[in-house]
This record gives sequence, structure tokens and C-alpha cells, in this order.
Amino acid sequence: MARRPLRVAMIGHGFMGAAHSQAWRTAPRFFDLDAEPEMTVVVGRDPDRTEAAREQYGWQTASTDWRAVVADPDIDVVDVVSPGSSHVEVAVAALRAGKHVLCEKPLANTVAEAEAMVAAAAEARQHGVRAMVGFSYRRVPAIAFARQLVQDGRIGTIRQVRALYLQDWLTDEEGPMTWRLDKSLAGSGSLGDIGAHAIDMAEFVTGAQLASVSGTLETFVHERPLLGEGVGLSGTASSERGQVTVDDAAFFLGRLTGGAADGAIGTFEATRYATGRKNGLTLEVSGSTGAIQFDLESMNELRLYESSAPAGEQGFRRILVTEPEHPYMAAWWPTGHLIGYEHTFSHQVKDFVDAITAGTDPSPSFEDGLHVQRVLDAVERSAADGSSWTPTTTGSEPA
Ligand code: SOE
Repeated sequence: MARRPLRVAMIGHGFMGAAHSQAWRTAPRFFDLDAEPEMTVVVGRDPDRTEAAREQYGWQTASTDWRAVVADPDIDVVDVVSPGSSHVEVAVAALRAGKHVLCEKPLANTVAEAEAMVAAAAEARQHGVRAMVGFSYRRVPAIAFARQLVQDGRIGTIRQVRALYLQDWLTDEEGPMTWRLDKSLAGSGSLGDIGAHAIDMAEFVTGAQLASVSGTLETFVHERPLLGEGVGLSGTASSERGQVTVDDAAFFLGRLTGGAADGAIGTFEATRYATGRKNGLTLEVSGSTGAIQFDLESMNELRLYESSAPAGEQGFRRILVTEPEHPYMAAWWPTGHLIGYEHTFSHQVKDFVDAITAGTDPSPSFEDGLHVQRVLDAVERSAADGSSWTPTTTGSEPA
């Protein structure tokens, strides 16, 4: 039976545009969806670059007029993959036009913007319009499986959580400015770009929420060459220089409430200066009867420690999360044949389309995105007052 079309407009076409395009193309081929996504139009600012993206990523048409696209009655879904400074305007307009919206993380650049998006999503929900924020790592099978293990009580009461997102693409001090280093476009630096992932992943796996934080933000390199040719993370440097207006690294402690981690303490780090770590999103959850360990750079594996093992046989057990029983994996390859970063975006499209066709609210919702935005804001407020630092000497000690 012919499935009803879902005509998709993607706003933006950088790194996330490439990942989302792959997902819109691939998800309907590997998952039995009740609607057929159609890659109708890709939108960008520059006509030549947008046309090149259309051709490369397989969109039917290209446009530089996002307002006209969002208002087009023939569009059903708007996928926002442009920088954070554009999220609120585009998503609110799309929701008011009755379009289902998938918006990249973090939801917005400020709490106020995120609140406006939540209000628009709540209004649109009354008319069956759905909204989801793109925390794609929830859809790594090993992470979805880790959540199941925690919910099944396999590691007991959670006392501590460690969520680190370690990258090193800014280690070169002469690396060029990109939009991710401009507060007016990105909202924040490592904190919002990758710290948001660490926050959402820790809360998703434990079922708890961060209630209070104490943090520090650091900018190690304050000016960089402006971007010359090329875009995104791989741009080349020009001779002019610009100011870095965001954090290079974020460190914070958090108190968790609710779920199996009620009362637990979390340690969080998000940095682009962890030399040698390319995309090192790691999570370790320590419970009263066990623990789990995950590393995105080995994303098909989960390590489980269970105190119930005989005394001489205890240790972290490596689970290869590629069995058909594991989340999402039945759609792909036989056991042991690994999947990659891009598959999480196909899982995201599957869950988003399933929610649309079932008439249910997708997760994570814009409300979930607003909560993460509030955590990011709390870390920035905590860092701003500097009270988390205590000198190790009082100045009266003998030399
Ligand atoms: C850059 O830090 C980045 O592309 C993030 O923006 C993405 O959200 C993350 O998945 C990979 O790294």
C-alpha cells in the first residue's frame, strides 16, 4: 500500500545537514515507516553552495528563502540544522505554519529563546503538530541499551556519573574562526555544542535530572584567523583575525534528582582541547551493585560491571551491542557487523516519523531541550560569579 508522503524541508546544509540528509535517504530503506519521507527542498543562504548541497545530498530542489519554504502548504516537515542563532525564528515560524519540526541541539542560544520554542510547540501540539530536538546520541544502540540496564536495576542505586565530551579540533592555536566560536551565532562554545550532549546523555541513561551545578568556563585562545575558503570545521584561515567569544572548555559538577540517580553527583567536562581525543564522548555510571562504561569512539560496545559476579571473576564485561535484540540493531546487519555515527541519525528520523504517523509526542521534546538550556544557563551563571574557586594559600604562609 502506498505510504503517505512526508515532504521535508531542511534548513541549513553544513555538517549536520550532511548527516540529516543521509538519514532522510536511508531510514525509509531500513525501517518500516508508515509514511515516506521525501527530500523536497534544502535551504541555504548562498545560492551556489545550496545548489551544490542539493545535488550532493539528493534533495529535489534548493532555495535561499526559508520563510517561503516554511510557509509552503506542500511542506510537511521542517528540519532545522542551521546555527543555533536561527533556531527560534525558523522553528516558531514552522510550528505556526503547521509543520512538524526536528531541530538540532542545543535547542536555542538562550533560555528565553527555548521558552518561546516550547510555547510554540505546545500550541502546535493542540493541532497534532510534533516537535523534537536532535540529541542523536540517545539513539546509539549502546546508550539506549544502557538506559534499559539502569531501568532494570542492574547497577543498583546510582551514586556518581561521569560524562565527558572530549574533542581536540581547536588544539592548533592558528585554527580558523568558525561560527561555533562566535557567541552571536553559537550561543556558547564547548558548553552548548558538546556539553549539551553530555548533559542529555547522562540524564537519559540515569532517568535523573540535573537540579544544581557548579561550573567553570575557560577560553584558552582568544583570537584566531578569520575563516577563508571552505566552511564548517574544515575551513581554511584568512590573514585577518577575529575574537573568540565563547568558551573553549567547560567543567562542572552537578547534583542529580529523581530516577535511579536521585541524590547522585555528576562530573561533566566538554572541551575542544583534549589533544588526541577526536570525538570522545564517554559516560560512566557508578551504582551500588554495578557500573556501566561507554565511549563513543567505540560506539558499538558497552562495558558492564556487576558486583553479583563471584569474587574472583568480577570486572567490566565488554558487550558488543550488535544483537538483533539490542535497540535499532535488527534493522541493520548480522551480529558483530558494526554501525556508525551516521546510523544514529537514521534512528532519529525513524523515531520522529513514527511519532508523527502514530500521533504521539516524539522524545526528546522541546521541553527536554529547554531543560538542557536551563542547565547550560546555570553553568554559565555559576562560572560568571567565580565562587567555585578557592585559593590553596591564604598568602600568609611562609615561603
Ligand atoms: C562539533 O563539536 C560537533 O559536530 C557537534 O556540533 C555535534 O553535535 C557532535 O555530534 C559532533 O561534534
